[in-house]
Amino acid sequence: MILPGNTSCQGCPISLAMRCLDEIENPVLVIPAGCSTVVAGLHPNSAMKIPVIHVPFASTNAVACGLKEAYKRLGVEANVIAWMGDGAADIGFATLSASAARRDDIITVVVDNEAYMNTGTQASLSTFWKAKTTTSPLGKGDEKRDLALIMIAHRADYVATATVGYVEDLRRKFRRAGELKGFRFIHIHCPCPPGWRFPSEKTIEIARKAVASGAWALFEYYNGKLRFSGVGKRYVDKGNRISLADYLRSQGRFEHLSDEDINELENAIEKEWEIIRKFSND
Ligand SMILES: Cc1ncc(C[n+]2csc(CCOP(=O)(O)OP(=O)(O)O)c2C)c(N)n1
Ligand code: SF4
Ligand SMILES: [Mg+2]
Repeated sequence: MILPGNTSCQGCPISLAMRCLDEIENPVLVIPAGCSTVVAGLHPNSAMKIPVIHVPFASTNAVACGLKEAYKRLGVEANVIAWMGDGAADIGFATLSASAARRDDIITVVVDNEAYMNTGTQASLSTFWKAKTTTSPLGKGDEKRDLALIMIAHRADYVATATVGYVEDLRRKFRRAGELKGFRFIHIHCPCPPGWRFPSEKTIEIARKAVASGAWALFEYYNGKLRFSGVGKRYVDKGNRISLADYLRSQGRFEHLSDEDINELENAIEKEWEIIRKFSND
């Protein structure tokens, strides 16, 4: 799906996630501005072996919806994918929400590197609480928004969280989304070496620490049921988790945190788990 020698940074989680797109039959990508645009390549070149349309932020899901309708009328099989960053999910939120409410027959993928990376690491609504970014130099003041739960509240047909740390699980979720119909949403945790300030060979390690510390939950929601998935099942039980400090201390964006800050973050994560557990059927 994606050629080697593309313009992503070393250790880029987005190019890794894009490599998994071969699990989906006849994919067509709709991409707003962001690192994904850069990875896909600059006209007249392209790193992608599949059709891509580049769109303004706020139109992403509307363009994807229109494209899918056009393919249907032409009798062409296509899995149209609105592929965006977390910042694009902020700026295009009204369009995304309307698309989910209409149950557009498309897949939406959010590659969440917890900031507006392509323009220099500005905080988004998905930025982790207390993380340093260029617009939150003392640490972000509010908690990360939970997009997956918001999509479940829209009664989406399929919602999954995934991570580049567990590619087989991510591939399985792409496959399942590609086989289903209706509004499908996949939220992928994407640790970014330059933006989060860790060495580029540690992307997978950091991604796995996020899951093991409970900072990123892995689940799937379909047929009205939420189930924990893959290795994520193990970390529903707090007793199996590594310390949150282990995850946070391996990243420069958290270098300023005190032990008290980490305690506060731990409590916030526990509250988030309580909410997810209430949705769960496991
Ligand atoms: C309407 C509009 N506003 C601002 C920009 C500038 N811009 C380009 S990429 C980007 C950041 C996107 O962040 P995100 O969606 O999280 O993707 P990432 O780069 O992190 O993968 C911004 C603000 C733009 N291209 N268009
Ligand atoms: S800034 Fe991060 S997400 Fe963007 S291309 Fe580089 S590694 Fe990938
Ligand atoms: Mg981003």
